[in-house]
Amino acid sequence: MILYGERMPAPNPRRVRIFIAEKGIDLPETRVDLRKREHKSDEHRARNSLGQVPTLVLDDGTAISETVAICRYLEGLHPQPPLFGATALQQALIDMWIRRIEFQLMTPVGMFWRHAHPLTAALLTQHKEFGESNRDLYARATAWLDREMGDGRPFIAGDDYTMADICALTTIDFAAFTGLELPDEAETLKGWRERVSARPSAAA
Ligand SMILES: N[C@@H](CCC(=O)N[C@@H](CS)C(=O)NCC(=O)O)C(=O)O
Repeated sequence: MILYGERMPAPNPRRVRIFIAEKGIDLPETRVDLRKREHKSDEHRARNSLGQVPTLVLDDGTAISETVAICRYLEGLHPQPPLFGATALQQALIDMWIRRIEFQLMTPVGMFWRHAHPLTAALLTQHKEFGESNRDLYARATAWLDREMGDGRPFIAGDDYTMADICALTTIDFAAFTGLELPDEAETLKGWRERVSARPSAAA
């Protein structure tokens, strides 16, 4: 199988790299250079019609896109350690948190990146005012997550490190790259970020 991805700061391929590192899976990444627009080439669109990374192509040619779908497939092949939960309850809570991180945090970060950041200005029509409005949405989302983590749980979805932590870390790190820092008051969330950033997988 071949994993198509891109280097930092692209957050979605990094989610897969961290997942693979946590699992100890040997699956090197084949680079699709976003700055050279290789993701919009016919060759890559044949793998992923949305022209995005990551995409995992299996030996029979089946192409799996969407980061969480790729990681779920790899979890099926390599169940240990479970990063999507072992029990029905854990699986539900992890899914809940993955969706919340993607919708509440990643959406404003993505909209800020697309509509307000100078590095994307040449690539699409920006709606600057809308883009800037996402600063406040991200600040409110991180304040909410900080309050949620205030119950003392060590990881996003509970007692164990899971895919939800991978989603949150890559989103928060990418947000910082775009200029959206965690608010000073988000002490609990900052403590969590330091802990998960200290794991060897975070270097992926
Ligand atoms: N929902 C997709 C998002 C993938 C995505 O947006 N990837 C970025 C790189 S981090 C990309 O390919 N951007 C180029 C584009 O959207 O045209 C996933 O979860 O994998």
